[in-house]
Amino acid sequence: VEASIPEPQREAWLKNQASGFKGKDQFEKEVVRHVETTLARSMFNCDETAAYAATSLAFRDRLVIEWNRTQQRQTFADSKRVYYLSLEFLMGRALDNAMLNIGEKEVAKSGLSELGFRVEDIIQQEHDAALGNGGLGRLAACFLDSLASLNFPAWGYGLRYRYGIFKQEIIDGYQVEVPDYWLDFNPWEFPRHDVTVDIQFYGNVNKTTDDSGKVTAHWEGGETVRAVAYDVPIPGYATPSTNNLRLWSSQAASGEFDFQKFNSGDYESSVGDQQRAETISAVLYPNDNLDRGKELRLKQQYFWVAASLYDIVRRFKKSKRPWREFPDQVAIQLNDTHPTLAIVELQRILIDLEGLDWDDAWNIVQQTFSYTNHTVLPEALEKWSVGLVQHLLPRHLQIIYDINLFFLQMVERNFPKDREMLSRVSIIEESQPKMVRMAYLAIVGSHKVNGVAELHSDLIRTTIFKDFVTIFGPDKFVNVTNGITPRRWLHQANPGLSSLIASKAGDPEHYLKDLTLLNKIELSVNDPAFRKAWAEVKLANKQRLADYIKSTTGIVVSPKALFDVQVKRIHEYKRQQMNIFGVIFRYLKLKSMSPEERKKVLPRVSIFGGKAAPGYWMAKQIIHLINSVGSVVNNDPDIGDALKVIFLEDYNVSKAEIIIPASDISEHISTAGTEASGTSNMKFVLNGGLIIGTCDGANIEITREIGEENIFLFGNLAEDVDDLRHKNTYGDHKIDPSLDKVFNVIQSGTFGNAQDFQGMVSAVREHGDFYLVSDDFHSYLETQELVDKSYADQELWITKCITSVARMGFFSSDRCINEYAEEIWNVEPLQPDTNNGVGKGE
Ligand code: RUG
Repeated sequence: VEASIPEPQREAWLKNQASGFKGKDQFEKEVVRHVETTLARSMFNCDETAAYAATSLAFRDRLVIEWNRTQQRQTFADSKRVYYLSLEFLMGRALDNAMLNIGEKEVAKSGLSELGFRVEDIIQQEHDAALGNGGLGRLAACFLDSLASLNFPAWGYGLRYRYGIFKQEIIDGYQVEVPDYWLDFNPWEFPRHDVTVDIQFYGNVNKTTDDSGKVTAHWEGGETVRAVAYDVPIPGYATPSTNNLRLWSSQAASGEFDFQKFNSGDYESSVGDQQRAETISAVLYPNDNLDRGKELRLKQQYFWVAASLYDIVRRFKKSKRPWREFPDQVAIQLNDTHPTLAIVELQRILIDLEGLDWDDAWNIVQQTFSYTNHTVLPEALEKWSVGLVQHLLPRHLQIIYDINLFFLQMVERNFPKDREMLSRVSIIEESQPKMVRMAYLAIVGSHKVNGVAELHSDLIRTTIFKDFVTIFGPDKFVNVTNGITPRRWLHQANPGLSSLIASKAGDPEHYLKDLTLLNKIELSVNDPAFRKAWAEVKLANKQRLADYIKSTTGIVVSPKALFDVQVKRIHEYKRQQMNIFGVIFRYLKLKSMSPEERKKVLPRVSIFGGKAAPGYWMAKQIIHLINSVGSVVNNDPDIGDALKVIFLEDYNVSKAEIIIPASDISEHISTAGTEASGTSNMKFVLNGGLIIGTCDGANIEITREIGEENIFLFGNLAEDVDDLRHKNTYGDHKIDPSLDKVFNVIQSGTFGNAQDFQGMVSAVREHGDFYLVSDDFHSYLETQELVDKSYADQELWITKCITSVARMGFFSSDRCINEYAEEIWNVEPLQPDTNNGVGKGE
């Protein structure tokens, strides 16, 4: 490519290469240039919004240059790439992350200060990119950070929702959903109007036979929608490698709108096609761990995977390699079952469009894909009705049936004695209506399947996917315990702690890339100066949160109190209801004390945050109860500072960055066996907070790493859950006496209309207590008492915190990505200094 450009022109290009700012003076110059030219403002009307815009544009210019070079380098090297397909990327803010990853935050700080701004205020101007619900989407974002930081050639593919997860407002104690229109000003995306793919829906299939007798299927007719690419640069930390996140936006394939209809006066329907097409990428479905089976959701899934695969295949075809080399060049990770149609789509491309034999094509497909399972909850395991798939994607349904037929034939051959196995493992569930089981399709079409924490991976091997382990052998099923990026979740969120750690573990550029270096701080666990500084950092973080609580709720909390935090999606299995029942129990206990006794009690602030899916009635009741308890407790003059209950509205990534570093104890208290991994548990411990939790998900591995003396575990074990549920439904279900007391108080109307909370109470008392709240309540309360006692001994508490942080190195998403690369993708990093960046881009 380089050789094809004539020498003089090449020289002119190279001489004028863009470089972006270097140093403070150039940074300021770039900011002022963007204010004056890009934004058409001046020093007289540059407010913080404009300063944010100009700063972002200056940083974006820097990013783009490395981004182009990285893409050129990757094209030139022509090595294997990873494609991470995720319907959710919960990115949060980009500017602070770009400053830190590029290593220019100090430059920005002093430059902005000279121009009259505080960098912290400018960062706050950015709207979160909230294209996800919770842990699954945030994991995808952490993975992108690690992939770039470790120099892996990797692209993310997702949807560019016009509305991300809704904004939550709390009005009179109830959740109210408000649309999140985040695209007003988004300097971090690049529309690629030249990169489009037309995606087909509906229609019918015709088959033709050629002279040799070969049958080819043709998918014809139907409706076409255009996918337009929007690219987002993903900077690696302390490396020039900058990867690409490609998000697809939908628009009408026929252009703006129907002129014929418009001209004939049919104004309304003239824009109908356009609006219908745009609807596909309009909103993120707000469900976490819940499958709803809506047609638009299936449309979103196909639209996104078809556009992404077209793109991946187009890139591969440029290399002119034979098809059998496709899996040597391409690894596609399916983040949950949402992109499973990609398996069918690739098979379709290979057999219908490229003319490969079924078996050759299927081999390629299986070697290319791998699938991550994130849940064992039955309500979250995706199924689509056969009728809906037939209607929307007629050719895909035929291919699914063929995949199933060949698979079941193989099962029958290998397990002739187990006839029932066929119906158990069939991709088609013979129910009314018939359903396509997406997880089974994902397993059959992939070469590896992974769970996200050890317990979870064991559970999927022994329960929901047991038969598949028998069929394919145990090696197909692996565990990759989740991780988090220490760049955002330590260095960015908690700069005070990060620099204190750096004073012992070496400079951030080292320890943030090899998080096991954290173990060096354990040597200083008894160093008085280090311990003092540690306590000061925590207090400052708590003060920062206390200020935030005051400014958003008006409630004053003391940073000296124990901060007890539970922030995550509201879900019965995560058991925020158990937490608030525990808070009520504490309140009753305080009320029964004399004022003198109460003064001796360690004050506690119970902090909650999280969104409920709009249609999840019970989760909304939980939010309402928390707020109702808060308004009683916080206004009770007997209680004062001894207990405060706070619900922080609209929990999101940027709020997590303020809340997590301020926690003393955080709650990860799901019913054992229900939380696949959890990742906020890792974030809290990494930020010097302890956790109270059940033996579930990654809590177990956290315990193994940090030592059981440093974590507050309680409750029944996963292996006992089935028996307990059986006993609760069919046997003698005795409610824990303390919980009974709490229920009686709720029902007496102390926290408002008892009827409002009846569902939560009767779920435990009358409906079998599926989440085992009563079974675990006693042990929960006892363990909370232990927390109080331990916190009272501050010296021991600080020792626990320092020791825990020192031992958290395992939970870096870098470790996690290296495991995927080695065990699943078979892909190598591409070091940025391996060539001079010659190539054509993309
Ligand atoms: O609920 C799980 C979390 O336990 C896990 O940490 C996270 C990332 O692996 O994924 C969450 N998840 C699972 N979100 N949606 C699902 C099911 O679709």
